[in-house]
Amino acid sequence: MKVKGVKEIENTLINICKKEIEQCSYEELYTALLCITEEESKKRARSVEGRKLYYISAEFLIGKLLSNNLINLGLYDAVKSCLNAHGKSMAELEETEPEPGLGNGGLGRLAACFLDSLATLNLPGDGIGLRYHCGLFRQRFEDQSQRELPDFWLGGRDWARKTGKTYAVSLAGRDYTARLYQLAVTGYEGRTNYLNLFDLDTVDPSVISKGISFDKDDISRNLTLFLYPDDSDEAGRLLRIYQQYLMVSAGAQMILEECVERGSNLHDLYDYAAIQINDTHPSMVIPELIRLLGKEGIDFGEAVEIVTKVCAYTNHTILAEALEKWPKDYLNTVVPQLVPIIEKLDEIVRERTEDASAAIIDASETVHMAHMDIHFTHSTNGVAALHTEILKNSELSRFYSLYPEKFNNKTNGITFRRWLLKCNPKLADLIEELIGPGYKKNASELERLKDFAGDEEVLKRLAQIKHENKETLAQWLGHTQKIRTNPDCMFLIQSKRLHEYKRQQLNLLYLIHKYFEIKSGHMPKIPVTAIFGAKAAPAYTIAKDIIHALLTLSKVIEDDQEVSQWLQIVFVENYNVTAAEKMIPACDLSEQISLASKEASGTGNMKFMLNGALTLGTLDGANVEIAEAVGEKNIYIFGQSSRQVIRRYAHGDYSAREWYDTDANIRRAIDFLTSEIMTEYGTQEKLERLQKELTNKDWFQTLPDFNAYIVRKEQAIADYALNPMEWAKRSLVNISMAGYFSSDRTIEEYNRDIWHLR
Ligand code: 26Q
Repeated sequence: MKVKGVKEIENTLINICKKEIEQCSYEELYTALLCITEEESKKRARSVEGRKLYYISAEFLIGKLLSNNLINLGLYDAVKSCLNAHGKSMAELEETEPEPGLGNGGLGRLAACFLDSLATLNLPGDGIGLRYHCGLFRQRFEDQSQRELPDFWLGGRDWARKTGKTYAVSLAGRDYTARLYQLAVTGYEGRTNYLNLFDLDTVDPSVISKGISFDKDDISRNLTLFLYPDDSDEAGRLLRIYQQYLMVSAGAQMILEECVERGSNLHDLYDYAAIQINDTHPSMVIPELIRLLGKEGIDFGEAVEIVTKVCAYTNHTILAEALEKWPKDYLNTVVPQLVPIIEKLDEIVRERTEDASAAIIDASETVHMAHMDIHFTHSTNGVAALHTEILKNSELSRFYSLYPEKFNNKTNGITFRRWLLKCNPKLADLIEELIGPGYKKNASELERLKDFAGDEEVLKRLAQIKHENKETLAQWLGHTQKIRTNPDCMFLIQSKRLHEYKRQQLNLLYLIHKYFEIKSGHMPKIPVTAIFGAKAAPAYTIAKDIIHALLTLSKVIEDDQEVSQWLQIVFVENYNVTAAEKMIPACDLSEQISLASKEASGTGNMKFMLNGALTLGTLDGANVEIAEAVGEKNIYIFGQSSRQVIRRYAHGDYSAREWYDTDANIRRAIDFLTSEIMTEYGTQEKLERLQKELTNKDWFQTLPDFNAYIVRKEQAIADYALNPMEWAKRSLVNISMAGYFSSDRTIEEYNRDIWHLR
């Protein structure tokens, strides 16, 4: 395919904007480039032969699209040169684009990486989701606490095109009209697929009152207003079912319509469609498809068979509280048309097994969405080797003995286009210079970098690039958050959603420990900057208390001359994909410290590794596979094993209080939370609540891992400070072994084992 050159881009921009480039505002240039990109991506749309994949997900955390699309279409360099020639900067242009925050974290970002890989591999695969008017809330820090504000990302011109296609959806007995919006997904030197997002024309942001609160009962005006409204009250939970059903009903109608247009008689749906259910949020697609097939005259038994063959389910969690289950009453209110179908499915299950714990509807009339998925799809997969083993052997063992053939593992991956080419162009250039461009589409070629592990010149350049990326991050932090940092310090980063199982509180206790050590004259071998990025769910009190404690400690240290020369805590406000793209390339040590067995996979861990950070982590999720790939000399592993943790939970004999009483280090750190200086800078009530939680419950066993964490972290800091060349070498090994974690590999495996697309 012919790619546009600089001159052609220049002419097109002038044509669209009707003035010289120098005279254009960044908004005008952005809009013009969006048009050019859309034109180019349209040319790469392809008709579908055979089966097509529909990836249904309540979240697609796609991030900003302009640069990424330009890279994928081969236009980035020409556009950049053209802008530079006229005194305009790509970086400033990027800032005018709002980020579509259509996801919470890992699960949504994974869906976005998968769309990129599908298009890059020239596989026919579309996304189906919702067009939320406000993405995940915008986080603001006030008085060292998180405040939530609505994020109106749809402000100016966005990437999703309104279509004339609509579908009728019945919610609580009333008819609504779902409208389809389509967003082009470009592949790297590949085809264009689409992300199909549904919305109601009647949604109205004026129902938002204070912050992110709004009238939850006015469905026609609020349905797609927010991503996952707070589910801490009943109206919020009901709204979630409304959202899910709008998505799956419109999605299922669209799928059937497309397949019929392509020649399906619906009995042969399997030859036309594969549907991947991303966690339980879209699970109602199963009874909805059965209902729609029934309306087309297909009997119940055959419809169940067709749907089971077409659909597959991915599980992303082992936390029992995150497995969705709904009171049957809720479903009766919102989707009464599905309840008789779900009841019939439950009867089929009861004929298949006597084990009542595998039923769909339990004795208290609660509907277990994951159970329905496992019984009525042909594949259930976990997202990392350890996670899948835990599903098979403990969490879902009763299902595994019923259907051993359905269970399989698909270790997550990340797209190297966004998480290397786009976010770390200097590193990408160095790699290309050393091993050629093949690795961009064939990630396993990265292993050839190992040939340079003894090349001091290469290692120096690698270290130099890391330093430059740290300078860039420092500038960005200065300019966007008014925070001063020093790129000569060691950058340790923990960025991910705030959750007790991810254990930001373990990092907090370490930092308090370090504060005491410095006070008593034990300085680290090099000044350390601990960087955090994390949003807490609005109703998750303890998570918000952890943010408060970190922000408070950050101030205490900042005002303490003695300590601040050696230690700084930076909490990046409003962590999102855009912030991640700045932070990840600048990281020296990646903190992946979840309680073993609790993090299904993690994908941030892979992004940091690919960008040359070393990992400090527990043997949890995909960390296990990272450790196997790089070898123990190139990673810092600590803490209890998943086996020990699972045993401890089973025995129920963990007592945080005992650890507090018997370990002076732990006591000193925990006591400090409510010390005079902390309560002077922070809020006593919040700090006390966190302290009580840690000493009385500590559900995610922070205290047993505390001392091991300190030891490994000290080791990492000393290694980094004392032998920078050796560190660079280990960084190179990490990069070279990151190929396995490309989402291209993950998608090839899904296709080989589950979808069978051509
Ligand atoms: C459930 C009920 C009510 C309201 C919200 C939810 C809800 C929303 C989002 C439950 C879960 C999520 C998101 C989960 C998620 O992001 N899981 C992560 O998925 C990644 C991709 O597989 C893994 O790498 C992470 O380990 C996993 O935590």
